[in-house]
Amino acid sequence: MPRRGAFVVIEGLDRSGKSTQASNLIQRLDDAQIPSKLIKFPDRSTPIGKLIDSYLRSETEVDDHAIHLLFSANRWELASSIVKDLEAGITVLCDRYAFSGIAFSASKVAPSDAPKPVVAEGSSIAPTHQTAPPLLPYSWCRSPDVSLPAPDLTVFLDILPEIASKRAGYGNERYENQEHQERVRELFSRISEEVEAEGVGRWVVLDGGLELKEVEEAIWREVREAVREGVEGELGGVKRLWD
Ligand code: FDM
Ligand code: MG
Repeated sequence: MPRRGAFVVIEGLDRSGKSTQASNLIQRLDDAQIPSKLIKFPDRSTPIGKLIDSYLRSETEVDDHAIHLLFSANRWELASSIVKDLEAGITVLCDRYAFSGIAFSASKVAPSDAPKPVVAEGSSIAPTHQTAPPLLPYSWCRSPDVSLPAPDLTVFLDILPEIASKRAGYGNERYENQEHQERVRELFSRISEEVEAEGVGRWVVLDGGLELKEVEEAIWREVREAVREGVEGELGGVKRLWD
């Protein structure tokens, strides 16, 4: 059985603590002398990434379909180097991946010009954003990432959008608003069910609202196990989404 590095993805809403945890984790892997590499999507350094960056800062408008494909293309740019690294025994840690791609796009709804209905507190009437139809079909959002390297482990840092919105730096970029993030969170939950049903690696939900150190320890336990499985050949060859 092939020995290789583990492919670990960290996912979550904006301000769920992903980037902080990813850099702490890479430090721990370093300290444990486990060869590892940190990557992040979107990778804003490539020509495609620069366009995405400009879109996210609302400096450029791009059709919703086109930007979705660009986010995916931005992953495809790195796909073969990810596989090469894994096969060379390097653990690849990835801050956001295809699951963000699906969740953030499939949660888009047409902007409504209509004034919001007044809903009394405690009312069971659903707010407008839950009934607005999606702009992009879920299955369409999933397709450009088919055949990308599949993670062995996805750690989802779960946080309530309301709590995330109070964290520093929130609200600077496109998508960083509570209504969209609520829908993104629902989509992530649907994706996690599919990941589990289709056996696309392991999906672990951790409470991103806990103390930083607590979250770090929990992530470390999961990652150490994935690394061990890779070293001992239990992971098999690199799988593909959504084989
Ligand atoms: N995002 C990220 C997408 O919409 N699609 C994708 O494929 C990826 C990887 O980009 F709001 C969104 C998620 C987030 C924004 O991400 C920028 P960072 O992690 O905040 O840089
Ligand atoms: Mg962000």
